[in-house]
Amino acid sequence: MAKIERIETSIIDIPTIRGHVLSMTTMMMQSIVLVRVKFADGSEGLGEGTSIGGLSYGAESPESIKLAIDAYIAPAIEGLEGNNINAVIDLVQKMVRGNPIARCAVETALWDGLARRLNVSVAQLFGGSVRTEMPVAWTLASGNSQTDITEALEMIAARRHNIFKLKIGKRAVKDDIAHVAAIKQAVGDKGSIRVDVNQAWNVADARWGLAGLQEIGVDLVEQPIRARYTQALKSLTDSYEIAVMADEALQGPEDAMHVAADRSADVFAVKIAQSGGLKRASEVIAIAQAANIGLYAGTMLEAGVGTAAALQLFSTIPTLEWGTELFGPLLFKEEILATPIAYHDFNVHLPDGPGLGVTVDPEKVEFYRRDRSKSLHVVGAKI
Ligand code: MUC
Ligand code: MG
Repeated sequence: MAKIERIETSIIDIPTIRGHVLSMTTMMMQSIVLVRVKFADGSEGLGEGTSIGGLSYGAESPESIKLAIDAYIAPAIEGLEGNNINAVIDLVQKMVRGNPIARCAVETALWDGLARRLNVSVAQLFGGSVRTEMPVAWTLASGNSQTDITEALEMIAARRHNIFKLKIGKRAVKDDIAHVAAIKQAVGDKGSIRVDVNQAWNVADARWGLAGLQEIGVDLVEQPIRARYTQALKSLTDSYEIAVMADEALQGPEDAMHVAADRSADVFAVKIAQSGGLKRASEVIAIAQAANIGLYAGTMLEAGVGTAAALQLFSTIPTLEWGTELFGPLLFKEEILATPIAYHDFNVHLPDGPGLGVTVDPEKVEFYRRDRSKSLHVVGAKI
């Protein structure tokens, strides 16, 4: 027995290594919500709730994630048995509509706690790993073609990444195509080039865009149009050879079922946070597998805890045709894990050990905690 005793949350603001230029915003900082669930038997579990660019990517912000947990999820589940995760998930789903990232953060901590109590990994709770390393993409999003080329060539030379996702959709379509073509030409056959438009194009732009991307030999285009336009996405998927991936359109198994039934996309970017937790993400994966839709492990640019959680789940999936983009910790100036996740030989490596296989460095967490830096700022001791 391990009753859920207390749930603690804190917002951690970590600067990025460079501006990360997306169609909707430029990130100079990532704000994650770190969740610690304390159980009555003295055990603990860690989770992370992270979105991208405040409210510019989706409907949850770091502040709303923290509030949903503190004011609604924690009071609803404190006192419940932590070993019965299915029962807790079911109750949270009834008490808290939407808010998939907040729900994921708490659920992750429950899986971590249960796995630690059993002295197994979270992957083992999902049936066991079929691999310990996964190909990992890097996102080129400096906002400058030449900087992106230099970055890509450095990554290839260091054998860290040879799959590149380019963030486009901010410029005019023809300028974006020229930008992608320059990078594609520089990388040549040394890597895979993919693009993510983050919903920025209208359908007419998307037709021009996909034709141009196809002509220059880009391997995949992610969420070119608004998430809700799944019929238009289907018509793009049907009209071009280039693979089309759904990302923002997938907020869990219900969406996955619609997109799969209509075959609106060739590939699913599966994000544990956007799906509403590891269990729902595993259901999205099952739908993709049943529909013969390709799989790609997506990220909300989580730091180490969220990234480890996704790695645990995706290590159990035999079909991961498009690899992963679970590089979040590498985008930040500082690692908050006690032992960083390993990235080498073009792969990300599954952390070893019980639970998520990771722990945080308490000093780093303390240093980047938003409430701490605010109080320092107030007394003029900005660090
Ligand atoms: C997204 O939309 O896929 C993933 C990688 C990255 O740079 O941003 C994200 C979000
Ligand atoms: Mg995306």
